[in-house]
Amino acid sequence: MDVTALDQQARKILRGNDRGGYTVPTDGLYPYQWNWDSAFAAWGFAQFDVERAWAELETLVSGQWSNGMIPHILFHKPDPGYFPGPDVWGTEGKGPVLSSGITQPPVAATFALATHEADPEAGLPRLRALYPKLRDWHRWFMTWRCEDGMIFVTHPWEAGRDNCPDWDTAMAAIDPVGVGEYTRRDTSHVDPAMRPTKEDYDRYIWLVQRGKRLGWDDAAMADDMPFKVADPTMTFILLRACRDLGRMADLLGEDRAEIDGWIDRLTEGAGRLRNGKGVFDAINLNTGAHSGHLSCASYLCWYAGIESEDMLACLDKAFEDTPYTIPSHAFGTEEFNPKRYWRGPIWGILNTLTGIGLAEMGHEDRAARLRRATADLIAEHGFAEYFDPLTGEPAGGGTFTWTAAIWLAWAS
Ligand code: 9WN
Repeated sequence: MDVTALDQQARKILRGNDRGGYTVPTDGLYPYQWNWDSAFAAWGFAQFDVERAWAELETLVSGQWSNGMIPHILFHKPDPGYFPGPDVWGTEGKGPVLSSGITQPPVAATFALATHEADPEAGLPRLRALYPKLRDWHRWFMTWRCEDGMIFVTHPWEAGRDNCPDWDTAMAAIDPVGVGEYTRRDTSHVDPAMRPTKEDYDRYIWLVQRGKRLGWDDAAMADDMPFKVADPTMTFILLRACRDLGRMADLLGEDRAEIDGWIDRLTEGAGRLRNGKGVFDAINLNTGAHSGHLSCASYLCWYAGIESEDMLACLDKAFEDTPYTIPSHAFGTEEFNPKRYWRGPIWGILNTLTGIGLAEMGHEDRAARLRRATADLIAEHGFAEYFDPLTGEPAGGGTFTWTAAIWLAWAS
């Protein structure tokens, strides 16, 4: 493996996807600033250009709504290559930048702290300016997306795991009546067999149309939610991000009592996501049923500081089940599909968060194994959006920002 050449390639991808203060996930397929992609980009930039890393995070929080929410997409410049664009979301006037009406996993606080660590002295004022915005965003989660300590999503895109089987029952309960005709753009960029189905998209767009009709008003939306699923991605990531926000508060001399309260609530909530088999999964809050699915999000427990012998056993089995690890949905299940997006393929960013958690909780061997496996995948198959766990083949978009970022910050 030629690490230097790969490092250079990764830096080139980040620079190439830079649109001036923000990075797109990949040219063509995703032409805007996505929330968690952008936070990973900042972490990648922090390895060689700290100033650019701060700019990424600052542009991200510049899209914050007055209710504290930081949207999942910021539409800085119109681009016909992506659907649904700003007109479909209809959020005009809700925030300072045209945006979507939902959020995404809050990894930003964690990567802001990492960016600060890259240059603590110069970074302190930048961290100080970001802190209240990140705190308000976390407060918004705790106010509008928290039930019994679990963070729920109101749209599959909110979790960042668009078509994973965890949503199947909640999606099936939606009748996308009146959704109308629309033209997808994603399937003109990549093979439709790697993307969500039309049935999925009808429901994605139907949910967006509903939000638009309700003016994206939190209280109005909270009444009778057609899609309300407690999610391990969001719950574990927010719990971790609150721990890091607390560290930030300590550094800045801010009071952290409110944050500690959130950490307690989320720790309790995370425990509720454990199903009868000891696996952390999603719960459809409209029915109370666990999904019963082992997914890449199940393994984020360590990242959130939660130990689990059952999950260690699942991980050991995952290492044996497929040549490449960790599939986004468990191998050997009915739903497993090695190419279709979040129903099987490996996502380097999830491996990264899991690896960080494992190492922190004392499972260094497993963390190193996962890191090596991820590095090999990238070295052999490129900086793809995701990878086939059976063959390692690259899938989805190429020259992907977050794959380059995790290479620089973690895998290499
Ligand atoms: C919808 C940008 C985003 C990621 C998500 C991933 C995918 C979008 C899409 O791409 O979602 O938000 O159109 O498929 O699922 O995690 O942030 O890379």
